[in-house]
Formats: sequence, structure tokens, C-alpha cells
Amino acid sequence: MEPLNGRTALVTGASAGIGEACALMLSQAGARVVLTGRRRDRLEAVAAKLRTPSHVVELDVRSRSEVEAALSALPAPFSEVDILVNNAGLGLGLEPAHTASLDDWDTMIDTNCKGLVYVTRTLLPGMVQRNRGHVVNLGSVAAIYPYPGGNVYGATKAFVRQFSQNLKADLVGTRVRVTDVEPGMVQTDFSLVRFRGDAARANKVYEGMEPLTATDIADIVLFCVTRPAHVNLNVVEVMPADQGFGPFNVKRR
Ligand code: NDP
Ligand code: 8X3
Repeated sequence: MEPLNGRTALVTGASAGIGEACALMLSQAGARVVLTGRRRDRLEAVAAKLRTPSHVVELDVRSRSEVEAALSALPAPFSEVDILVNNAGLGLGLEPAHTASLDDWDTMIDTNCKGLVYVTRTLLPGMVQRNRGHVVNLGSVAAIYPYPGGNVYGATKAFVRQFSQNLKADLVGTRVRVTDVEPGMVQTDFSLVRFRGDAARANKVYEGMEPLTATDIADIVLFCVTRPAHVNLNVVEVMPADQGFGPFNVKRR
């Protein structure tokens, strides 16, 4: 395992769930951490738990100008980001395409696709210039396996998969690595956000089965970023043992 001492990690959406777990685990492995997200109080609470130096940036990844301004002016010793975890994201709703909210679709595209692109494009030139870096994107099994109501959420994660692989194509010959981590069901605030604060509905998603935890995913992210510099994990797909694939849906009359 390559140690992370002296390395700088930047995690988007570090205020909860998988992002928070990644910040904690990367810090435990020795990296200093830049925590970004919209909820400053939550970011500061996470920062207080870290054992390495940290820097909090209140940031909505949907704002290109905010992203460019904040991330191109990170203070020393946080200015040279070695590990970018593009984690900020969300699913909204589970309605079929013909009744789903177009506003929700906009929000998912703006956050999961455009936000990820803004952050990556701002930090990538520095990584290439230093010939050192790792971009870890949070995709999803929803990128590959369709399900009813997954319409735009799954499509945003398919974008993340293809963008990750195209980044890798562009970066061949540099020591900048790219990994797309694609989890199945992870119990976080994800379903609470998807169902707009309906805790009973959110809890039902994980009822009677053992979901992945945010720490399970952070552990995988840590594994990816601590491989020797010549090793690039392209895509890591992970599901709970209790989750599987559905059969084709056939409507019979
Ligand atoms: P959470 O809801 O627990 O966390 C989401 C994080 O994203 C929060 O820290 C939130 O911070 C941040 N975020 C959301 N919108 C924005 C925004 N506009 N700008 C900045 N930050 C934002 O969910 P998870 O931890 O589960 O999700 C993290 C990632 O993992 C997402 O990309 C999700 O799609 C993906 N994923 C999750 C799975 C699951 O089953 N949980 C499975 C597969 C993938 P704040 O609100 O403070 O801005
Ligand atoms: C979140 C996992 O299966 O709810 O990306 O879409 S799922």
C-alpha cells in the first residue's frame, strides 16, 4: 500500500454519507483533506474528526463560477490536489419518465454530470502538470443496470462511467489515474434525499437486507488510491451480497 502522508485529497460532498467516510479514511491513511459541500456546519463537524490538517470549502458544484473560483485558489498546503473524489451527487424521485419532474432531472444532470465535470476540469491541469494524481468518480450500478424510475439518475451515472473512461484515454502517458467506483445499495442519506425527507419510505429501501455502508465504499476508494503508481483500477462495481439483478420485464396480455 502506498502511504498517503503528505498527499492532499479533495472530496466533494464530504458533509455526509460516502463523502464523509472517504474524508475520514483518507485522513486516517495520512492525507490532508479538503472537504467541500453546501452545508458548512456539517463539513466543519467532519473536519473536527480528522487526524490530519483539513480545509473546508462551502461549495455548490452546480455553480461553474464558484467551483472555478474556489478550487483554483486553494491555500497552501492544500493547493496541489493529488486525489480528487468526485462524490457529490444525488438521485431525485422514482417516477416513470412520463410523469417525473423535469426540475429534478435538471438538478441531477447539473450536479452529477456538470458539477463533476466543472470540478474535474478545474483540478486536472495541475495534476497533469505535476504528473501525479488520481480522480475517483462515484458512479453507480444504475449506470449499467436499468430499473423502473431510474431514468435520468441512471443516465447521469452512465455519463460518469463514460467520462471516466474517456478521461483515462486522454491521460495515458501521464501518471494521473482515473477510477469509476460503482456501488449498489449503500445506506446513507441517499434515499432520504431521493424521497424528499420521507424517512419511512427511505428506510423501507434497506428493510430486511444488509446494505453496503459508506465505510465499505471508502475502503474501496482507499484501496484504489493506494495501489502502486503504475496500477489503474478503471471501474470497480460493488453490490451488497443481498442485492442482485432482475429478470427482463415482460408484459403479458
Ligand atoms: P448522501 O445524500 O448521504 O450524500 C450526498 C453528498 O453530496 C452530500 O455530502 C451533499 O452535500 C453532496 N451534494 C449534493 N448536492 C451537492 C451540490 N449541488 N454541491 C455540492 N455537494 C452536493 O448520499 P451518498 O453518500 O449515498 O451519495 C454520494 C455519491 O454516491 C452520490 O454521487 C451518489 O449518486 C453515489 N451513490 C450512492 C449510492 C447509494 O446507494 N447511497 C449507490 C451508488 C452511488 P451537501 O448537501 O452538504 O451539499
Ligand atoms: C444508487 C443505487 O440502485 O438506488 O446509485 O440506483 S440505486
